[in-house]
Amino acid sequence: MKKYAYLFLLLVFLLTTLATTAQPDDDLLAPPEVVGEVVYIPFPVAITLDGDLDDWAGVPVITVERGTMTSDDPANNGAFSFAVASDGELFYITMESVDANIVTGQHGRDFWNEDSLEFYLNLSEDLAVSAYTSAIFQININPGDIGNSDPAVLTITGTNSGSAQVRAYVFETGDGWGFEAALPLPFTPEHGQEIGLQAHANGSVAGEGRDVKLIWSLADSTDTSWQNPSVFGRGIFFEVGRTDIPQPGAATESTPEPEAEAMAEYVIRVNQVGYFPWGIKIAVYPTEAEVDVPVEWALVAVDDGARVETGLTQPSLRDRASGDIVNLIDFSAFTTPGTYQLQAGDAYSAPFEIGDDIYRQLTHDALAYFYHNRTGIPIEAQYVGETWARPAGHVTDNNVTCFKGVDNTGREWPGCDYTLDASGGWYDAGDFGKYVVNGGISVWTLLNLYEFDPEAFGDGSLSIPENTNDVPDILDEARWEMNFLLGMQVPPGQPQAGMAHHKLHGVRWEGLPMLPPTEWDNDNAHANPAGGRYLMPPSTAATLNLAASAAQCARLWQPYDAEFAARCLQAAEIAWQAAQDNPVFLYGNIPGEGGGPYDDSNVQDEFYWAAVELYLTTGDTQYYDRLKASPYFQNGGWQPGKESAMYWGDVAILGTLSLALHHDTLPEADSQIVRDQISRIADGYLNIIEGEGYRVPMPVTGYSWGSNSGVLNNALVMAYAHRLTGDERYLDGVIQSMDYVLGRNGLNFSFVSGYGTHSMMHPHHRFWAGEPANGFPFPPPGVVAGGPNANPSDPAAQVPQVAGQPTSRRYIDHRDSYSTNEVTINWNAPLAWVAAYLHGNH
Ligand code: 9MR
Repeated sequence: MKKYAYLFLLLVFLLTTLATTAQPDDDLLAPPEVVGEVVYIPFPVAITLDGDLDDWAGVPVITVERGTMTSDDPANNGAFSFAVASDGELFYITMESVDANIVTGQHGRDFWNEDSLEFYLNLSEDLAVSAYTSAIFQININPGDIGNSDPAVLTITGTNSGSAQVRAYVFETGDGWGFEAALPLPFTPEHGQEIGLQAHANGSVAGEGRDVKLIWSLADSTDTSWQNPSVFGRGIFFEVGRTDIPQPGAATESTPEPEAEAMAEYVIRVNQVGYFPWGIKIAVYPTEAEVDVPVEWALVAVDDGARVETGLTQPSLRDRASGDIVNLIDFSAFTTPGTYQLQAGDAYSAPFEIGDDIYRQLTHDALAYFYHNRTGIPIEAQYVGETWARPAGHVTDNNVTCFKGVDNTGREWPGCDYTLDASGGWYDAGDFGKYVVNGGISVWTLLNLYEFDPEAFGDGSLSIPENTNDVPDILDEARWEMNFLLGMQVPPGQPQAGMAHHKLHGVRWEGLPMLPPTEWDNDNAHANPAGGRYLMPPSTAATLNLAASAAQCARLWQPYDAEFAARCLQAAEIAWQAAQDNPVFLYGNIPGEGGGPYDDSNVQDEFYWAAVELYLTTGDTQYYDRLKASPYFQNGGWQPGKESAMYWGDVAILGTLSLALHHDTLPEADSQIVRDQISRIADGYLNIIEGEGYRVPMPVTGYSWGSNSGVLNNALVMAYAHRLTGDERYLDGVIQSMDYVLGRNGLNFSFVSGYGTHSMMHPHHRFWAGEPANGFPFPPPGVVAGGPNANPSDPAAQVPQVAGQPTSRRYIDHRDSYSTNEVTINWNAPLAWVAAYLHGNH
């Protein structure tokens, strides 16, 4: 042993001596690369960003011919080269692709799918991290920008590329094309300082999709740099003139843990917030193997350790959605308020309350989400506290014109001759987009909460600027979005007058984190193809969303502001007519970048919903005839196979629920249909709950994007069934839905920020990005994450520890996971609704 240790030390000594005394090549400003592992970045080197590479003399050039897909034709994507340098402030990179036949502009903004060059930088302190954080960048530069004259105007794509401040010139070379780029470094480099570095070339030889992928870093053997920065190589800054050659250090590990691990100490899964004294109380105890023998459990008071109740678990079953073998603990019979834990053998649950007030604060916090996310108004500390205050965002939405140009399907949009005042409204989600289709269901949910219980959120009940104006605060909050929806209507005299623009957003996704900008260059003159924020084309779906919510608005504001109510009614009727005249404007995903698609190919549900709201407001029989003629009237807006009662693209049941509120004004036979259908649908959810190990009204097939909103919306329907029938089983169903969301689930995790022992902290949200030192707070309490997604589509979730799990565990509390951990208005709205319902129900 001793001998080997000695030999090893000798070897280390020899290697170190060799390394530190080797001289860089005389002509070069830095040592040559350690192939596929280390590139030395000489500094300071005076380089001018101008597309001319004369000032790069002496900077080592690295040539790459390897990758996961190589080319048979050396002249066509056979190789690429790159070089890197710094002047001490900027990082410079030049890349060139050998590319006789340049293929570009064939795949919209999916530039990675044709000829393009990519470089990757990990400028964070953690070079071992396996998911993107804000200081890690993927920059794709494409030959469509060849000849660009303004280095700041580029069609760059890639993770965080929007925030990297890259400038570049793209040019042709003798045998292909290349670029010279620069971006600011967030630090002043020192000799030996390391960053993560990667370079890729994408190539299309056959002229269709990508058939070549060349990769510099050897660690990236399967082309995963776009989602996993730990496979980058290293860049090491090398001070020009130095003779010692710094060696790469070992990276420090900080891979985020999947959520399932973090609660290992609390094995028994409970609603981590609590249970009502009077309500059903079920916990889930997962075990390693199926047990035939029931296990004894105890309810333990946290303050004195007293075992206040004991019982036996119910027989185990395998929960398909999580893969867990679960045993149920039913402690409903225990009704004494207090703080408790459950115990079974060595296993404990997280502590929780039994009490009447468990949802009082959540109800308000869930509604505060909307003020927090208002656009066009400063978010003031007096309402939200210093931590979450911020300046007004996108006040320039008051003057915005139509998108003009080619979308990602190649279709050309002409623009328009007007601008609209589309100010106000809430940001949709973690992004800065505002979308009429999603605004519609969200406004409906808040207004419906008001209509369901008009007393619940009176003036002074919410922490918002309008809380002394004699109008119920929930109406004030909804009006903020209603104003935006009204602002999206195409003016008279214009093509498609009366329709609503589908959405309003930029043409590229902004970086994260990012404070919502107060002023934004909307580019109404269409001078900058890579910038701007535009009205996207009108659609039938958006128009009917406007018709429905404006009709609801007219009905509810009548007693408070008759003028506003009249304005809403007029907009609703005009929109209804415009939708009849233009029933098949079905697109939504335009231009295909910079905003969510929200495309909806079936608008019959929107027609039904809008007809209902217009009928309830006007009493006009034309609307009644129309709604009765819809198949959605007969089936309540739900047919077997639908996992969620509603979502932004399927709004039929909203009509049925609104009718239910006014069922006593309908002919008796119709009233009966409405009530029967709601009970039938709710019965379906009760059945699903019985079959699910975690007692959730969501079948194993239902874990799609935003699955938590599916659970909450199904709960909302059960709440209606409870209200209409008085049957307590439906109330149990609502309680159980909330139990799932707040921790009794396959992840042992509360999806609502600030609620529960272990709860969501890192949402995909540009402002709540969790970097307090940089002015980006963690989320306020009461924000619900989208939740498990069977088909996650973001790099943070597309890792085996997440995507390889059973469906209800495909979730990660990571801010880059937009497909599992984004937060949005149409998910917080049912959270608020259900919390309010439960809170008001004792
Ligand atoms: O909620 C939307 C979900 O139903 C879609 O499957 C998904 C992909 O199109 O988009 C979701 O909505 C996002 C929107 O596109 C952009 N803003 C954030 C929304 C929530 O993730």
